[in-house]
Amino acid sequence: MNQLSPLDQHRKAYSPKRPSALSQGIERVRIRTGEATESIRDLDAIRASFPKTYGMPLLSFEAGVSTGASKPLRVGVVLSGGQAPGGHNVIAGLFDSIRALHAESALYGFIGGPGGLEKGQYELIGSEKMDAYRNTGGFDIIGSGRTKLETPEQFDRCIEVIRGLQLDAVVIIGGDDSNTNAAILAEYLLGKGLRTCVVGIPKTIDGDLKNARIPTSFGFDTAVKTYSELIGNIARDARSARKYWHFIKLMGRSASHITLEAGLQTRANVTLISEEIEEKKQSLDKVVESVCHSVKARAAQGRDYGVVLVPEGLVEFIPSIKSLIAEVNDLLAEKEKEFAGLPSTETKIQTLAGWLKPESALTFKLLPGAIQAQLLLDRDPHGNVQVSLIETEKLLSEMVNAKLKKDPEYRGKFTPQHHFFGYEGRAAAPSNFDADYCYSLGCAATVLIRDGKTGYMASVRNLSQGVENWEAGGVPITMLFNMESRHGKLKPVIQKALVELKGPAFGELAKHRSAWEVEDAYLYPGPIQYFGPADICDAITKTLTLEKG
Ligand code: FBP
Repeated sequence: MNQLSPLDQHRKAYSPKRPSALSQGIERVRIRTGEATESIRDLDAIRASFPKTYGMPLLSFEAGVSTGASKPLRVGVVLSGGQAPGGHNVIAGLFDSIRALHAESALYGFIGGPGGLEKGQYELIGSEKMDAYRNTGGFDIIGSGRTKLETPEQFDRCIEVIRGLQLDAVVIIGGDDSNTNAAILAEYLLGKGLRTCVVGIPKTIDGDLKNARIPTSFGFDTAVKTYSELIGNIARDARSARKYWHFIKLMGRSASHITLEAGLQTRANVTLISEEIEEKKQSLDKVVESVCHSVKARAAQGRDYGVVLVPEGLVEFIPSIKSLIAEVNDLLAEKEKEFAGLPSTETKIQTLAGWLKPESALTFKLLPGAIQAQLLLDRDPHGNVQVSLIETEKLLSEMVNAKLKKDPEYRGKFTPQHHFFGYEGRAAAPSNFDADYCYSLGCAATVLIRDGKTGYMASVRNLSQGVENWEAGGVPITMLFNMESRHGKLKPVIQKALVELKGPAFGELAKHRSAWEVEDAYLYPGPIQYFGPADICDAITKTLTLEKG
């Protein structure tokens, strides 16, 4: 463990706020059982895949009288996927609350993500270690990983580890794919007659794991505030120097929530939203045209500078590129060995171009060579293209430049700069919101485990109403499921929550963007504040405010 910075030392003493139902003693929390649930679609197929956990009721927590002495709990915890600020506080909430139930409760951290659970690599988390990580960013307390647990053999190996440690529960802190696997593991364990609970925690900076009962995933708040600070700084630099157009790609491999929130927080000149581009079936050329529109309008006012926000997953939403990627994914899965044996990137590009259907082959041909090569890079373990490796910001600025050069009316000077913000925010020290939210999620998980609830995701909602009024509970994970094609096969998975074009957050952008694309309407949000007035330190995102949390 590194030495603590002065900020970390102060933050170590921060005591996360909790909803009132969770702050009067975990043993006093009473679970109220709500309505039975259905998955969002494909009900029959999901019911058939989850005969034991489908349709379970919603659960909400309220303060009650003590339920009496509890037995010690033995809990394992896994951090899965990309870092998100606040992960350490989920673990702190779990740690404190299982020990509050019984002093001999034990928390085992599986090392390096789901792979640690499969291989039985773990460590018993003690007070000293836990204290060193309270309210800190990153996932380094036990590390994370992207191993996909899906085969019966993998689950059987997990069962051996679970049996060996006599675990009452496994808590999986992850995004949509990891929580999908949590639900599958819960069903599998029940099928094998094991009473070990599996509880999921909604994590991802991308903000795309949410539904009516889960207002946001943790980490989104801190990450997007970090990016907005940087974007604001860049906008101010652009306005001062008056010579660069900044193309800023922002993480969010499918949904554009981060870009939308950053656009609202900084009032960048152009905020591209992938979901809108897909809905309007815009071609790449049309997207380029929309950026040129702002560049030209600003140049006409003597402003040869500006800021364009580009969502990381953009290319997957442009219909022609989306079908190209889907075809490439299937081909790479089908002809994996043959493809891997090809000697060079050049040969791979040529061979693939020959395999593609004519329409996709044409789209592929029109892309710059660097982007063609980036489309062929390894998929992640869930079969997704690694969009963080595709330089969409450069693709766009090159195409904008080419278009402007051909425009006889354009007399401005276009000099682009490129940025990609993702890793800068994923391991930042959690904002007060994420520190409080995560700690509460950890405590909520303990209540579910205490009462033997499996296949649930811990939930805390009503987030726009002040922490004491937050409402904690549990949401059956199958409620978020639908059937989707993965590696060419239909599988039950959690549906990603994309930006809703009829929702209030996008509505706010749509209302103002024609003014923002021409004027210098920038806002400079500045760094996250941890000490000071509550309206700054505890501020929630614009998305949550507009969606009412
Ligand atoms: P999760 O879905 O695991 O939360 O991760 C999301 C993300 O941060 C994306 O925004 C990004 O595309 C991806 O991780 C990058 O992952 P890696 O750490 O493998 O580079």
